[in-house]
Amino acid sequence: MDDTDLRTKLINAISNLQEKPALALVQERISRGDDPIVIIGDCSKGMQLVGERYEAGEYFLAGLIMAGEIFSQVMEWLQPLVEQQITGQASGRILVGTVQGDIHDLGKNILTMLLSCHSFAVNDLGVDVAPEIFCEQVSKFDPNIVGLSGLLTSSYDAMRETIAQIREGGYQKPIIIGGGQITEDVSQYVKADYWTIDAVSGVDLCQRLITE
Ligand code: B12
Repeated sequence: MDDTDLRTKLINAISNLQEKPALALVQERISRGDDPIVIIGDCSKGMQLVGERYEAGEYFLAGLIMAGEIFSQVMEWLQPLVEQQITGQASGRILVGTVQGDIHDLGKNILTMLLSCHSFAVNDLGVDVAPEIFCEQVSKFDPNIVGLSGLLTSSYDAMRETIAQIREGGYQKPIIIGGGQITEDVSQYVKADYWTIDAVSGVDLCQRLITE
């Protein structure tokens, strides 16, 4: 099977929630030596399609849960490969977390893993993190950058409130936001300094901000 075929099959298997074929395709790509970051990107595309099918009423909550389970298994295999592949280039302290009311963490965990692989000290507060907890940890950890994750439309108000409280506390350094649905408009609404919908460019951004 050629490269494009395999990639399309994997995206489709995830979007069709076909756990066994999806996992077998991931294993096949791992044994062919495909770049784990590219495999993660393809699985993320599959997740995007699952979201679209959920929105269209074709899938229900169980479909989202199933997709989350498939993705978690994939990350269990790929994380050690990514960790082997990447060597440190920059260092700094980054505070990350998924904002209040939102429990999506697969993307945030990828960001945390990639940042750690690039020698950043990461303090990951987990999911459903209240603005007060972010503020408390900003004081304790004194991060060079704060990263907020959120995938729900309702998370934007939580992001806005979190950023407002962090700024009121006197923190001046960059705050970046990420998550699949983020746009420039959202970034302006929540008053973030930077935004991205992809962890790899998020890491590039953090490296740039640290070295500037
Ligand atoms: C899997 C999934 C779930 C799983 C999550 C499991 C988990 N452990 O995270 C479960 C089942 C828990 C779930 C629940 C719900 N979900 Co959901 N879910 C999804 C789905 C299908 C995939 C998300 C995902 O993991 N993608 C893969 C990862 C790798 O991508 P990512 O998160 O975008 O992260 C990447 C980048 O964005 C970036 N990144 C992420 N964070 C950050 C942060 C920073 C700082 C940076 C730099 C980068 C960065 O890095 C990652 C890698 O590149 C999406 C569809 C979609 N389009 O996103 C819906 C989706 C997000 N869910 C949705 C909904 C509605 C829900 C529920 C409300 C459903 C319900 N009725 O209960 C609940 C909400 C629960 C809550 N309070 O949070 C909607 C949100 C719609 C909206 N506009 O608000 C979506 C968009 C589906 C849809 N199209 O309707 N969900």
